[in-house]
Amino acid sequence: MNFPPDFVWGVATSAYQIEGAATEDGRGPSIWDSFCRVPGAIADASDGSQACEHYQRWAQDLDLVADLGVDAYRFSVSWPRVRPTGSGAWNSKGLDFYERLVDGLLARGIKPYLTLNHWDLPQALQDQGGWAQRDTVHRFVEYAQGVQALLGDRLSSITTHNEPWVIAMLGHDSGIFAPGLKRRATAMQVSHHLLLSHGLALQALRADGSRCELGIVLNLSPVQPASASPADVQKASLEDGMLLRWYMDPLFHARYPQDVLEHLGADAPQVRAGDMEAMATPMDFLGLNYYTRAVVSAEGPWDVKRGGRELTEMGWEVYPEGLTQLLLRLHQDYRLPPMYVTENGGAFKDQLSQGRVADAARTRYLTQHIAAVQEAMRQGVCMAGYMVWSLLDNFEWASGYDKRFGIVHVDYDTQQRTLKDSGRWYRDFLQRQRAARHAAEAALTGD
Ligand code: GBH
Repeated sequence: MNFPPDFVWGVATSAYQIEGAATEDGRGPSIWDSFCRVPGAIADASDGSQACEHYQRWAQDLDLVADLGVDAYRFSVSWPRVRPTGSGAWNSKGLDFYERLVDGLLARGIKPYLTLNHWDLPQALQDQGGWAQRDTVHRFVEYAQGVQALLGDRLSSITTHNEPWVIAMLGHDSGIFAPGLKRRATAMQVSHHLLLSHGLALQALRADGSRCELGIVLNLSPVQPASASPADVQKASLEDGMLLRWYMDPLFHARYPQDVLEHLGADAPQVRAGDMEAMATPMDFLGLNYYTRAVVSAEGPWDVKRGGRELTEMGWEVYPEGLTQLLLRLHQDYRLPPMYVTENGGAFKDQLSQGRVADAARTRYLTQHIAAVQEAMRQGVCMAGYMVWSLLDNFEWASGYDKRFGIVHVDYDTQQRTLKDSGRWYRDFLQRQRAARHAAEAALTGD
């Protein structure tokens, strides 16, 4: 496989899933700390209070990142660690941690890709209404400005939000994620505030002289009908509206999709003058997290076809061609900045035995999806990079620690890290990419 020389290869994590140290050095509580205490919310009744102890073990973890030979590391900042109540005083010890982390990346020659909101809203802001409350938009803009003021000169990239659909729908409609609310109208107002805060943050960061690439990360999938029946086809089109067009249309066309607005009726969000224009503030990149396709039928909720296809431990179908389909469709329907796959990976049955994890299924998954990205590029889609989810096994939200996405195994008793076979494969793959890169450069300069 040949990728352009400036293509960015990376690995990704998020704060709540790996850091632990939930009460250390003045960190405030987040909505995930609270949600984990709700009986039955987390499959194994666990939480992120210790997780991978990355807060203490960050230097060793960055050595692992460096050993992989990636160009970039995508991580998130815990908002309540740097500003414990989301408004008011900043926490210098929390800020120091991210400064150490970013400097540690630069010292190892790795580009820092920072995400501001990977779901861990300060609980104090939730107590005032959270993302359903318009004030939170302004608190987020302040947060973005504060982080950029400290780290902006050393960052390659800033992502405002990770997966606004998940925050809105899983957090406020189905309630399976924090803050665990179940009201459609609230969910849609939340999505509006997330998109608005994204646009306003971009404007504020640029006004402050940003030198980082600025963008957002969406979780998108092709949404396909379970059958050719008109009811299934109609349902698929609506779900595509809810998942993809509800975010892509405002970001790139400054409007919400009409069919979804009509479907929502009274549950549609309240929009003030100027909001739509703010949301469509131009971006430097669009990040996509891709795991599987969605197959929907008129009767049921989302369902995956089990027709002989391999499923991951999450029950998600392995469907790499869906990534090519998705990228081509976005390329066709929108005028896009360069795109990244900011997350891609799978949970598989991993067995650590004699210092080795033979996770051939994960290697196959990654190989097939990287090939799917390449196929989209061959057909003209502009891609800037690809990042594996995840560096480490970690706290997989409502699934707890039982589901492992890492290319590095974590023993939660000893906190020992072991590079899985998939991690070795990724390292070797990146080395071959670099060799090809150097050969091409040598050919260009004629030596
Ligand atoms: C990402 O979310 C997160 O950014 C990351 O933190 C997480 O660890 C990782 O993926 C693995 O889960 O669930 O029935 O609606 C991905 C969330 C996964 C949500 C696929 C939508 C579709 C099937 N998305 N999911 S369903």
